[in-house]
Amino acid sequence: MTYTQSPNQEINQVAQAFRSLEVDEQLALFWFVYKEMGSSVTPAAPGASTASSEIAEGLFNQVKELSHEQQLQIQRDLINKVDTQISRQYGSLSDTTKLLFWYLLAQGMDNGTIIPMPENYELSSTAQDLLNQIKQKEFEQQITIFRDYVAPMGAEPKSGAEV
Ligand code: 45D
Repeated sequence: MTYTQSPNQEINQVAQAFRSLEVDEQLALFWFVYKEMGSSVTPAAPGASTASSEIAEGLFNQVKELSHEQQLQIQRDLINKVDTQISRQYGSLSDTTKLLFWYLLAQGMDNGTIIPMPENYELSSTAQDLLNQIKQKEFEQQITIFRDYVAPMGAEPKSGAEV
């Protein structure tokens, strides 16, 4: 932590603050972030290589098949780094692919394949505060924040055939 270079320090603080929220609050904040960004992300999406898109989609398709309750549990488990099959697969992805996977989940929420946000959900003031901070950043900085945020989630991939 102490080795963080100054240009990114503020960015990492945002990712850190994000992580220090309760898990459900993190999911809710991430959702609102997606809602804010939605239109700016879409043009960036082709920046993902075909390979990483396919990997992200492969994992997403597994989640999509599950019940809403299980879908929510998987997302909580990823954030809590609970060791599950999905968490391990997630852990083996590149940071960009991880971000892409979350983006697919958010899109799934939009089109009804993934458990939606409860209606009238209100962010805590701390989360709202963070959302405002994120909104003020440049797009590039936002991406850095989200990469930093999603990178440590999931579980260590196990070596060999155990994955
Ligand atoms: O009942 O260069 C609660 C790439 C309450 C390409 C809940 C990119 C209880 C390469 C827990 C709230 C695309 C990667 C329920 C760039 C309750 C590239 C549920 C950019 C139901 C630049 C809450 C990618 C839930 C970017 C389920 C910018 C919440 C990606 C789920 C950004 C929230 C992705 C989710 C973002 C949020 C994804 C899934 C912002 C996802 C957000």
